[in-house]
Amino acid sequence: MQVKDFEKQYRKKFIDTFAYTYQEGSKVEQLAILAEMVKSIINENWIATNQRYQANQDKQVFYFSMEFLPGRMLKSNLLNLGILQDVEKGLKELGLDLEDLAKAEVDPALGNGGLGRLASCFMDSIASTGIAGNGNGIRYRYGLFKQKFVDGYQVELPENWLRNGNIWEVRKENKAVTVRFGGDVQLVPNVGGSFDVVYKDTLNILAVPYDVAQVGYQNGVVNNLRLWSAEIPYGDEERFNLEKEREEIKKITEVLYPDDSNYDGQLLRLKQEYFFSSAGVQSIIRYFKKFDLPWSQFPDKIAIHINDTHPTLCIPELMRILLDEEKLSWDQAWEITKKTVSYTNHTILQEAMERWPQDMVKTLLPRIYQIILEINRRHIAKKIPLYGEELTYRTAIVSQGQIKMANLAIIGSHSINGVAKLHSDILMESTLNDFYIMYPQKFNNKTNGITQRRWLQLANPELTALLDETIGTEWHFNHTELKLFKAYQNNAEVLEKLAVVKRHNKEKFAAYALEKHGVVLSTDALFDVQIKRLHAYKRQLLNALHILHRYLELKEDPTIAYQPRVFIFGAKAAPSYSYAKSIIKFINALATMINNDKDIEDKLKIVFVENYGVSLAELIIPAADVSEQISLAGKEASGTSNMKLMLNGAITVGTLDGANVEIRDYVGTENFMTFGMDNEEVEEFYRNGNYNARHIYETNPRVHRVLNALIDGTVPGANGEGQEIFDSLVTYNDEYFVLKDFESYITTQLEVDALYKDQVKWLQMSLNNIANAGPFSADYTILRYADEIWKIHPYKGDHSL
Ligand code: 26V
Repeated sequence: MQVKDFEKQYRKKFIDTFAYTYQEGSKVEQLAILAEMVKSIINENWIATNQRYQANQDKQVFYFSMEFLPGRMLKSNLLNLGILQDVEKGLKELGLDLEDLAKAEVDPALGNGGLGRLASCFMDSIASTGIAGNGNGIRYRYGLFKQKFVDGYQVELPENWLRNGNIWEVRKENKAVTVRFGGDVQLVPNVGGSFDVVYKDTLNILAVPYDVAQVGYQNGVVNNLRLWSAEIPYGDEERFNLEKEREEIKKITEVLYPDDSNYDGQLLRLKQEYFFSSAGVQSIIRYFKKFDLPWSQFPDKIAIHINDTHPTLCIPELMRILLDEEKLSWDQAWEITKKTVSYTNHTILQEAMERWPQDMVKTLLPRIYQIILEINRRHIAKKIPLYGEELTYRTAIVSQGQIKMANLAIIGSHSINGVAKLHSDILMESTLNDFYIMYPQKFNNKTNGITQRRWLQLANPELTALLDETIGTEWHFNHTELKLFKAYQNNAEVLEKLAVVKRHNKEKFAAYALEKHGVVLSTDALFDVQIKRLHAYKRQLLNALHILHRYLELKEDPTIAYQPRVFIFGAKAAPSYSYAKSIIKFINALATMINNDKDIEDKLKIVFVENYGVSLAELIIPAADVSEQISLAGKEASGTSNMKLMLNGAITVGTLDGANVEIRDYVGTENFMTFGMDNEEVEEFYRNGNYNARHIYETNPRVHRVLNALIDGTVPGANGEGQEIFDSLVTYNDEYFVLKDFESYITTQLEVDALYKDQVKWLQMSLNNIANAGPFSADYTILRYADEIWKIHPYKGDHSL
């Protein structure tokens, strides 16, 4: 479209819609009209993509995820359509600023953290690599809570993200399906010698899909993300005149569970899981039936991927439909189901492993319950002769009154993967070893990835421009091409430009910190970043203790030549996770003390941003010098902020955990700051029970001093929290070994200081991190999923947009 046409259309569309001129409109309205115009381009490609899939009967993958964290979509859609610059120009002519309009969009927080963001990076990569793929999830009425700090404490406010509607969604009422809950189920023998399944007194809920286009990167592909909303069935309004029943239905898709650390057996959560699993599977079945193919070909046309165990009920739901509605035999249905479904594990934390009380499943989903029991019975009967009772019973789905979702996911699928090499190894050798013995061929690794389009091209336009002028633009399509940048590590001019880019990004963050938090930051300081959910295993506390240590040192001897640093935190704590909230309060109290201490000046500053999410990540990551990846080895399945920060030139201070290990392998030990115990050492401590935190407290003078400062009133306003943290670390012998890694951590941080003082060396390290980040593109991750798990071939695209 010509810029002139764009302007004309924009003016007209605005008036047609609002009956006043765009200059009189609000930013939200101005954005809405732009989005309408973008959608009309997208929709054409959307239809064409669908027609192609149907005509070719392409195999499609359906990525089931309880969470998606897409971030704002305007700029990413424009970038992927290849019209970002043109639209920016056109808007400028109209006197509008693209950045302003982009910011008027809400950032949908339909997820908790890494798992949800991964799902969205994957959606972008699935479309961009030309894979026929769809997302399937829940349209939560309220997303993850909005975080506020009141006197340093986290306060949670509802996130009404749909207040102004959602410009990108299309409600597809004609694609709605019914999901049944509760009631009684009877198997009635029929004349054919099998049985009919008769339901009585079920609560029927209408699942209405809202589709969101997923635009591929300049390849003409538009895939679908389908989010389901629970509604009262048409014609059933009579039945639902009871306020209570209406409320019950509405509640199903009302809120996202704000907890990614503890599994807390909520009936409502089980309803959510079945709701979107069933709705998704039903719509897949309907799609498949259009082709009129034999059921045996179902796995040749459909792959169902379950993102963690939350959508595991897909397995018995697919069985139910094949058995009860399509009248397949058990063996046929089971073969099809296993061949269709694959599963990714995202955590080894026992408290996050889903287990449902047997009675709850029986009451809520009587038919699904019967099917799970039968899957379990057959599994046990088949495996005992091969593996003996002990091992087999350890793999049971139903045990001690509980239903173990991971066990069901493994038994009912053909592939189980971890999300980084180390994590997959731990799954095979320890957490899921019993299953690995039974099904070694099912296990594989798929190291996570991130989309360079959002995390570099959009978040860091200045670095993008520098890369483009230095190594060309092929890397936009093939991210390993970033390695060409390595050739410039001794080029003084490029290094200088890299420094300027970083400084500009730091200025942008500094402006935000000043406006939002009233903190003045010097861009001469090193920006040290830890952004992730707050959890004891991620050890934000280790970071905080290091800051406190530096503070105490500087108070004692102001002449110490520490590199001035800004410590940036972004983290939400689950509302029920009181220890995590205490850590937030403690860090905020530390910030208040340090930021206002005249003796300290610019040597130390702390910014704990409020309401961390995708949009803030886009601002913080390009400004980072240091990436804190300091979880206890063996606990962080992968991490993905580590990849985003590396891509933007931050140097990792990290343990050998999750994908850190692979990052270090690619970037080289000389460009990665390793510290702390490795997984083997941690395991050894767990085995021999030798960890003695009190001993470290009593014998290490630095630990002693910093821990005393927690309880002697040094940090005003955090006495209670200080004591709680002290107790958790010392009295209760902290299971995440913070004190054990403390010494190694502060030594490494001193090395970081020294390296940063040698700016040329530092910039070379930074450049090497950028140049080696290509392999962590989600495009490659997705191509491996497609090739090795889903057996789907990418469409090469037509570039003819
Ligand atoms: C568990 C639960 C339990 C019930 C309430 C809601 C809820 C939501 C999520 C979870 C599981 C969280 C697992 C998770 O987010 N894992 C993270 O996955 C990332 C992507 O693979 C990975 O990079 C992180 O290391 C891993 O912690």
